[in-house]
Amino acid sequence: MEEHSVHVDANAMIKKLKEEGILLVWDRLKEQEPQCGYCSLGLSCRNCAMGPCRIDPFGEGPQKGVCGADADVIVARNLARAVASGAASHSDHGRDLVEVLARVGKVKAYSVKDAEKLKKVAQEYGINTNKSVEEIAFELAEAMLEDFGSKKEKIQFVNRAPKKRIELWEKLGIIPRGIDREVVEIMHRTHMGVDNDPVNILLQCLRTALADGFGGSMIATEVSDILFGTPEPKMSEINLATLKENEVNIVLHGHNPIVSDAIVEAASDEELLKLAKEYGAEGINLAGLCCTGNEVLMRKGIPMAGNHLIQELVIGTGVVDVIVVDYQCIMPAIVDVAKCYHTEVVTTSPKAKFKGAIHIEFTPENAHEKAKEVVKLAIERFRERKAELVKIPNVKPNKLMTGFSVEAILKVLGGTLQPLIDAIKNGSIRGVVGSVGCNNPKVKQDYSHITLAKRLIENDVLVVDTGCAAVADAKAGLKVPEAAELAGEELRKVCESLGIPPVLHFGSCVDNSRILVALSALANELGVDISDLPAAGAAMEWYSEKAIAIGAYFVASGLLVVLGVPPPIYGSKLVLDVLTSKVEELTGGKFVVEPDPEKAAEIIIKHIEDKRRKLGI
Ligand code: SF4
Ligand code: WCC
Ligand code: FE2
Repeated sequence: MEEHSVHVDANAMIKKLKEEGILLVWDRLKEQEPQCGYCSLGLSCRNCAMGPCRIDPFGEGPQKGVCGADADVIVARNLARAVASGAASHSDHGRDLVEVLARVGKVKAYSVKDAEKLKKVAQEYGINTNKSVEEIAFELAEAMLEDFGSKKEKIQFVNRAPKKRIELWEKLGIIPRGIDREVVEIMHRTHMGVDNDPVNILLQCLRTALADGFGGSMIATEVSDILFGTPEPKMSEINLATLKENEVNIVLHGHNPIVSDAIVEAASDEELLKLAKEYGAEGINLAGLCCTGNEVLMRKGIPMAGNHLIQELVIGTGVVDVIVVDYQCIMPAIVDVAKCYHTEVVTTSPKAKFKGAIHIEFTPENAHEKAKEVVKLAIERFRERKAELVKIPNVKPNKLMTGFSVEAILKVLGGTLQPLIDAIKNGSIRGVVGSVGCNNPKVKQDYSHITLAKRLIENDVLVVDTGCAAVADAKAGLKVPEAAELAGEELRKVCESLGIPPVLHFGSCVDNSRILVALSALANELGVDISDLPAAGAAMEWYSEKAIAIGAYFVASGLLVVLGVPPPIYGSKLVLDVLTSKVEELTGGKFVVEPDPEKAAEIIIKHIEDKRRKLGI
């Protein structure tokens, strides 16, 4: 059988779980195959009770739904609903953070860790910062909540984009007005008998995606930095061997740093440590998964167990005492896997309960106590481990350097972007690529992320990565300063002189907003638009609706975006043509679908060289 992952630790665990008779994501994928062809092409619609309807892709059967909607309308509407869901997920996560920001000073568990950033962002919102930190935090939270509403003409952070870009969005009528508003408008427009012009629907997709990138996601990033500290470069470790056999292990899974931060604090509580030792553990160990892992890795250097497709496997080590989750990308399957071990799955958000899990609800007010409760539960579960099921893969944890916020990069560069601009201009850095997104069981785990990153750095292209792509690259050893050796000669020199890796960890998926901020700043310094930059994006192993929203705001911002997994748009020639070609005339960006990472690298490098030529550099 072909191995499902490129990693030794993952394959060892898959083998172990298979032997124990546990069904995994790859088995369930197999059971689903062949997957529905209509759905894969985007040609099925169940938006109303006259349906469900399907359009025959071969032109022999029905070409219209019961209401008369054709393939183009159905495909565009389905894509739009995915963008709405993705934008809503990032943004509702952002809103939860804003609600904590509003309570600073009133709750024990949270405070402002980066007052300088608080003031800077408050000033952007036109708030007078001549007052207490708590007052500024409250006013900023109120102002940000207005970005979610429908009374504004433009979300505040849109102003961070280059002037030319904003003018272009105005001309196209896609300036996002309110985060919730754009999502609601998609749900409205895709109801039967509303927007039946596929191009008009696609434009609303771009607007909603921008409400995510320059709205909900950017708010999530900035407020997380304010509350938990703006990341700075630091070393940490990654892979399944970050779990410790002799310690209580708590795995932090999900997205929002609100819960995970409180647990990190509780895990160093003296009394709890004492209790753990009484129960025979040497300590309390934390390890992250997916984006919540990225959040605590970036800011606190908490080790990372793995990315999306590791979530079932991590439990299979038999040493995870509690896996605590909030929301997003948490497979319901982990509850089933946990039942085969002593592991408890703890849910924390009223928005995300799982059948079979223990629910310990966190609020900003009770986070302190609840976090201790979770840690205590883990200590108690430690005693219930089944020795015969314990097996941590026999590998060493990989090292990585993390913590590259835009602020940290500026510091590394000595306070200005000029050294980076000089390096791009003289060609020692040919361009910059954001590698983002998930794992998908349809792709050999991490293969495409890692192959793409390697080819790009070999060709002197600096890679910045987020989310599960970032975890993939780190596991492959691309995020240590010594990885400069794997880069082309010119990029290697730049990395060595700065002491940084050629692949920079920008954070979680909402932190793709950091890429928007960095590219906007670069474009502004150069006096050009984002679409003029030798830059691109890639989501080689994406699975999530959130990744579609990210891809769409990158394209709206003027970037070429390579998708390694085909999106469900092939049922409409028109939609496919707009997104992979015509949109370039509008925004300067476009999607390319290319599952082969070697070819994806070639496409991106050619794109970067074209942009350089046009810039005359
Ligand atoms: Fe069918 Fe139209 Fe209803 Fe969709 S909206 S299910 S195409 S009748
Ligand atoms: Ni973000 Fe994709 Fe990972 Fe989930 S955690 S799997 S959206 S990249
Ligand atoms: Fe179907």
